[in-house]
Amino acid sequence: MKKRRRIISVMFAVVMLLALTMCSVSALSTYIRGDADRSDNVDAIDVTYILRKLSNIPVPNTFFQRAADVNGDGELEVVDATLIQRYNVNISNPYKIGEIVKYDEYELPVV
Ligand SMILES: [Ca+2]
Ligand SMILES: [Ca+2]
Repeated sequence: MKKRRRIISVMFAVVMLLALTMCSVSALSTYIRGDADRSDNVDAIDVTYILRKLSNIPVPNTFFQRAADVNGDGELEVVDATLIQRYNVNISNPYKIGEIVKYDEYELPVV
């Protein structure tokens, strides 16, 4: 009887550990910095989306502001579009545009 309890408690601990691991893995998502339209690359369309958004022109619902805010200041600005343009012509990339960023999908998105 004691042995059975011990086996059950070990199995329970393993199941809880697995559930915890799976939850923490599924909470993480990724995006490409600068990929405002979520097309998996950074190009002129991302710049267009940002400029449209700044001009209050509707953008498709694939627009992802977190990826568009390439300087990471929490604001969508013309400088974000300019930084992507500079990246696209290989002038400079101080904000690691085009690199994969991991984030917790339970964080509130920047809208
Ligand atoms: Ca894109
Ligand atoms: Ca910004």
